Amino acid sequence: MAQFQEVEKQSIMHPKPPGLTLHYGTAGLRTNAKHLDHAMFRMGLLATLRSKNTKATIGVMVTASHNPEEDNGLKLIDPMGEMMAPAWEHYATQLANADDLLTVLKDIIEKEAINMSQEANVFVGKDTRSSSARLSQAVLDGVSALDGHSKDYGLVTTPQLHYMVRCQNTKGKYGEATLDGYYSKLCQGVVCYFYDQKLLSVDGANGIGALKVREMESHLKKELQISLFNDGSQGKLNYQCGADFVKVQQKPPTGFKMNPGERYCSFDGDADRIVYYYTDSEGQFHLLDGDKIATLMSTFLKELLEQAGLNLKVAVVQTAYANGSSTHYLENTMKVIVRCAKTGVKHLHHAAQEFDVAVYFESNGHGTVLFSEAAEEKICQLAEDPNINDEKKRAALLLQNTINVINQTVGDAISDMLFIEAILAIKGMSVQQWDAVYADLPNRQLKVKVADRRAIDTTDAERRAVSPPGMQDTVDSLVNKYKQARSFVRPSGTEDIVRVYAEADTQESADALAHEVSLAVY
Ligand code: 16G
Ligand code: ZN
Repeated sequence: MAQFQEVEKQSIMHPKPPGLTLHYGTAGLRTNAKHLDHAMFRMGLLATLRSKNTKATIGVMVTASHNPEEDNGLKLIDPMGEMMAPAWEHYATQLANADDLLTVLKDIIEKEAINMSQEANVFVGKDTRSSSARLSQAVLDGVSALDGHSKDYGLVTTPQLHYMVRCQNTKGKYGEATLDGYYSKLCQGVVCYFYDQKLLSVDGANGIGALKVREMESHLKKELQISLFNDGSQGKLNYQCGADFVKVQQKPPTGFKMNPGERYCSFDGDADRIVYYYTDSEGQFHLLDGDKIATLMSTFLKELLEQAGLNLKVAVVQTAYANGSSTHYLENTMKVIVRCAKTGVKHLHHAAQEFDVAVYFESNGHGTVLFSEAAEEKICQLAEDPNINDEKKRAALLLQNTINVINQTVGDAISDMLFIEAILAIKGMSVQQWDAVYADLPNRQLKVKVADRRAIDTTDAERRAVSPPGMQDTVDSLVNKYKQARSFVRPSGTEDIVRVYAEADTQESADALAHEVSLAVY
């Protein structure tokens, strides 16, 4: 077939380096940008097949998120704007590593019974890395080699591309598939609440998020004052800054002076994660991570649903890393349903889809809110009902605005930031008051290098180890020595290490427990 001849011809221009093996994992493909050209071309082919297979537009985002500037990577986006179905991740790995490209390609076509005459559409976006332009061109080459249509959105955040894909496939029901459509949808619902909001400082991680916050400013009509730092004009992407740095180091971006009491937030390199922080009058640093964000959002939504008299259940989906205090507060004080999912956004997203209204967040700041279709309908109906009292009306309108500001496809730093700012404004709440809702339990994370991390197998959303035999019993007996203690061990999905997490009533105990558990890992 002519199509395959074209693939063969083009693939010579995108040769696979010998001996290189890539893995399409929880965060897509990711490695040093030097080694990625062939993989990008091939993922262009795969996205085209996926588009023919689903008869819908597929997205390809070129980014390596919070990794250093030298790295790059890619994530594929399915029709509703969610991450690509796990069954296809396997094809992505196979295709990226194939020595005989055509055989693997034809194999996928046969297995999935893909009609090659079906039209294909692929949306492509990229972050600000110096390698992203060339690599996204390789993706576009792959799409055209299989006769697919592509639309190049150029520089966008990861969640913006997820949004575009969903808009396109829902024929405008979700919004307009343009950047203007994105900013209008997000801002229209919340801008009216920002009348007396104090300055918010945003660390753009020297990446795409900084560019996009600037682009959005005109839509905010100066109602929310944003001071942008690490905007890419001087510093290096993700270097000593950004959400991952702040969360892991538990300190502000290097070289940045904070004013006590003011509130700050950091995005990661592709703006799908956010964390907040401030320093108190003693200069002590306070981090408000994904757990605190999930608590703020779910509390706000639960209160509104009650005021609106809507019988919709609110759930929070966390991972094993969620601080025990947050889980305790949500279950016992807020009385919301709490679920624990395996690490990785797709697992949280999937678990959240089972509820009317579900807030999901990883502690690292990746998260969003999902509303079921039925929940959205009930909220919209109520908002338009002329026979309800003022309190109900207000609550219904606030809920409707929340649906607009939230990017339901994936965690989105810009959307989360606007929603958090709106909640603080509506509740007249300071960042300190938000922080004081519950106190985090002291905790410690350690990395342990082992011979074979895959020897550790976990269950119960990674909270318990089933192998090697006896290890969990040892962890349990260590945990029993401490107060309010919890600990678990899991193999990392992104590095060749095992991660140990421990929390307890004091920092000394958490540190000691983490250390003892790491010695028990073999
Ligand atoms: C990936 C995941 C992130 C998770 C991290 C855990 C996505 C888009 N990213 O970066 O959510 O927290 O892996 O890494 O799902 P680990 O397995 O090395 O602990
Ligand atoms: Zn990211």
